[in-house]
Amino acid sequence: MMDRSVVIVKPDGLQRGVVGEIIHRLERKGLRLCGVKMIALSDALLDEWYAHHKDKPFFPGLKSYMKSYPVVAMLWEGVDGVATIRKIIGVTKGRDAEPGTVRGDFAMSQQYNLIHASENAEIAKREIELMFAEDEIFEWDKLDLKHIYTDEELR
Ligand code: FUP
Repeated sequence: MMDRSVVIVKPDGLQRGVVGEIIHRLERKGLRLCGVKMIALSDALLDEWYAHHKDKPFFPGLKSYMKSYPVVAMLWEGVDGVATIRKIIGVTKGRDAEPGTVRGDFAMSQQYNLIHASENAEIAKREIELMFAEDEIFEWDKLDLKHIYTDEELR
């Protein structure tokens, strides 16, 4: 089933110059870009976004890091898109992440790990509502889908 993941190139990703690299990896995989914008994250958004981390000792540092520079927020879609993109980004701590993943190839830190992607379909739904207005989400015919998936996979 097609699903959508919110991908964020975090402040360190912007500074490290990997915005294009990340878009390139997701694009060439066959995923469909449904939305993209640069945004300065607010306290209110971050409190909701990371609500499950709000009592953790790293939360204040995580929040100030996420506010230190703008981020690039994107919406990507594919069959099992959420799970596929989690594989592409790698595990949270950069130095543990498998080579070949975004974090595995470009990150060393647990906090400065370049990229966010929705963890599962339920969280993705919440993140899409938090991050994108309706008119920032685009439906467009990706004409090569029939070469990326079989008819059954697209059903
Ligand atoms: P992930 O889903 O891989 O982005 O990771 P989590 O949702 O577990 O954590 C969100 C962010 O909090 C991570 F990207 C980095 C930061 N974090 C820390 O800084 N320290 C920790 O111990 C755990 C997470």
